[in-house]
Amino acid sequence: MNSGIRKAGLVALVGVIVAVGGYGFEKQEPQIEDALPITSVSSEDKLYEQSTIAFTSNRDGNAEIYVMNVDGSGQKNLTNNPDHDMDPSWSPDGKNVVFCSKEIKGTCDIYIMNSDGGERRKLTDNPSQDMFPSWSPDGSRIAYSTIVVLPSRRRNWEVCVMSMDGSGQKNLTNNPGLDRVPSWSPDGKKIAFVSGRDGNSEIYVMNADGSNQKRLTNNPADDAYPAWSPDGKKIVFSSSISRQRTTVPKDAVIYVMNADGTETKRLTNNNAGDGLPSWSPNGEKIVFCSDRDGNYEIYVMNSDGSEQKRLTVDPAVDMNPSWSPFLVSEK
Ligand SMILES: [Ca+2]
Ligand SMILES: [Ca+2]
Ligand SMILES: [Ca+2]
Ligand SMILES: [Ca+2]
Repeated sequence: MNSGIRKAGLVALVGVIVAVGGYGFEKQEPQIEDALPITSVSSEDKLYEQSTIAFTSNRDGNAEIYVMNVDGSGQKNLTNNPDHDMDPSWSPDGKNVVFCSKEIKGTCDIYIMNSDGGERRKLTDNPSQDMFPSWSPDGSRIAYSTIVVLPSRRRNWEVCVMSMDGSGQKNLTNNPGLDRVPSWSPDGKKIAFVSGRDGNSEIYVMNADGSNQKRLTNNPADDAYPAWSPDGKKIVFSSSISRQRTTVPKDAVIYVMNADGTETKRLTNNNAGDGLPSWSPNGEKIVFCSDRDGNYEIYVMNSDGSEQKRLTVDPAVDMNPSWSPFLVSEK
């Protein structure tokens, strides 16, 4: 690691901590906030006090799962091992995180751990790549993507589902296209996913049992990483026309559309790659990753695209943000 870059990152990180400290001070000395409706203040306060953001970073030498407060403070790692730990997604009660991990000489498998990083349990154990886990809203199942190698040696992605103990693994898509990145609707009845079955990546939706697979986007760009809004009315996703086979292509843009595929609106607009969006539990904000400042960092914006703010400042790759549900403290 270039020590100059590292130092610059640390100095900038200190800046973030100071800014966060300022936020806390302002809250103790309320001024403008006094004039806001009570509901608005309490909604924002709840977001800051009772939710957290998980993400992936390789700042310590290999990919680990991290968590931070929603203002970017308190960044700490939940995993600490030589494997590549990625793609965190929260259980609906916020007590567990499902993620994928690739051993140095192995393939990706799906794991669960407690939200403090304890009790790591392996759910899939096979020679295939299992990635992009998403927990069902009732807590009973986990959808994920797996690579199936066909007799022709062609690789085929499918969206699968399993119980939260890893049993009952079932292929939901059964299609020669590349089906991946499932996201449950908040009512648990549907799963949005990405498929390349019609020539380029589009967002699809299906019933949670795999029936009624339907295309929502239809354009020449690669549309990927759908995430359902907490009220079930919208789906945010990223889109790229460059055909780069990376997680967040340099031209990726974040869009939001109605859950039936109508009224697509652009949320990010710059010369960088913006992708991997995840909604806050109150639906008012979206966390995502972007390389607009030179390397991949985690950003947050209002759900209409306004007020885009950086949360991480580190020369490493910071990606895969996942906003937790509201966490109920047990006292
Ligand atoms: Ca690791
Ligand atoms: Ca497939
Ligand atoms: Ca497309
Ligand atoms: Ca970074």
